[in-house]
Amino acid sequence: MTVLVQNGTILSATGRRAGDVLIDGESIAAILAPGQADALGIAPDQKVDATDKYVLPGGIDVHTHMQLPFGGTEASDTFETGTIAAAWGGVTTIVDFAVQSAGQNVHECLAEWHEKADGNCAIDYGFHQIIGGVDEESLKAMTYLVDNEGITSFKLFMAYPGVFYSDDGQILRAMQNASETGSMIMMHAENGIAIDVLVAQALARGETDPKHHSFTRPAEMESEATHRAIQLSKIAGNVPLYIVHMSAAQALKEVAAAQHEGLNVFAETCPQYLYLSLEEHLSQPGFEGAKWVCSTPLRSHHEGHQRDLWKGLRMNELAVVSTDHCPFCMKEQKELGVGDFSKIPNGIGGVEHRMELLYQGVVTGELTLERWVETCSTTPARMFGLDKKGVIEPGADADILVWDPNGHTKIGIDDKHHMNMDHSAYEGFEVDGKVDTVLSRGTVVVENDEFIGRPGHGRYVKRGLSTYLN
Ligand code: DUC
Ligand code: ZN
Ligand code: ZN
Repeated sequence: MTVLVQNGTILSATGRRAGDVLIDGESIAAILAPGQADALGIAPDQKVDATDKYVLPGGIDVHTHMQLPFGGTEASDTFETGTIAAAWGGVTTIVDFAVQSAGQNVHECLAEWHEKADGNCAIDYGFHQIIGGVDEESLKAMTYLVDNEGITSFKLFMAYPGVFYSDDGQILRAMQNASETGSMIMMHAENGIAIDVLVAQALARGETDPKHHSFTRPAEMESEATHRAIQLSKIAGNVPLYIVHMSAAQALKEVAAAQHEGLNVFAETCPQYLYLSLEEHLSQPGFEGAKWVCSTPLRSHHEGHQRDLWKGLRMNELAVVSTDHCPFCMKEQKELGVGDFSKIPNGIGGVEHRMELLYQGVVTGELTLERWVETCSTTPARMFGLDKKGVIEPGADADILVWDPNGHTKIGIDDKHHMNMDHSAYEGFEVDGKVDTVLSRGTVVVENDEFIGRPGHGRYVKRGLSTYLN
């Protein structure tokens, strides 16, 4: 089966050009100059018209939590609903987190994640492994996963004592292991021990509303933990360290300083930290703010975090935009925290909206088109060893997003929302541009405002080591 995506402007992380993309089976066969296909007598089985549209590598979201058990409930998107929503949003690969908690066997936990995802995903997927209990057995398993399972990145938590938390000694040991295998440590950088003290004190004062989630997780808790993680990574032989879901300007400064020192320190942010705030969202009256309880938290608009995060994206201090997609419905899920903000399951759903929200950054002049492609597709692929993804080049997987810059997207549960959630964190947002057509390994999965893919099309991708450093 051959497909020709024709007459579009092909975008990459480094430029744009008019041309056609020839797909043979699941891979990109050639990039052709306009008119070249006719001149060569190529008669494809299927044509996708991209006139007046951009043709870019499909989005890669390297931070999702489908079906994550958390806070006494489970993230509301299954691998099926979540990957279909991702496809609607122009995403062709996710990397989700398999979870190991203290006392559990890593291999069994990973097998459980494969069982959840296998045969259910509409797009390709990989796994990072959360190590919630660093000990001799899990350290051995880390090495095994790198060598045999295509898992080359491990998330540790400096937050959530008693759940996923690792102390500094455990972090150092895991980092030393990663340093030996060449794998990546991903860090949830918040000082969870100190945060728990602030949470208990707030609740004792009767401060129970959702907004107190942010007040009890101040920016200093993020920047202190980021600093500590960086120092530990240096001691562990300059192991590649990737700070997840960065929301605080002060933490970004720590990353920038480490990068200036030549350390292998990277970071991501998420659309919620670029667009949503403590004042406008988390502080909404009554229990409404629960929709925006996530960690790290939304921060005050007045402190300049959003401005600095956009700047960090331009400067490559932030290399990646992911979503930390972790959806919970208000009904029966977020509601668990009525009267006690600390019991609200942490998470925002956004896997469907990252490409359009970041394209809005292009429209408003925060990013170039190329930087949009780079932060949402090309760098995520390189950072996490997805060797055949994130580029439109001969030999790469034919994961392609055709984007209509003249289109318009309304975000909300009534307008365009396929995530399994009873609300949208971005309700009422209207942005320029629109997902037109999405191809996953050469198969059209979204076109004409219709999902025509199928659960089970998506395959598990064994990842290599990060190539971002090479
Ligand atoms: N943060 C969230 O908001 N949800 C899940 C876990 C996390 O670290
Ligand atoms: Zn986290
Ligand atoms: Zn997360």
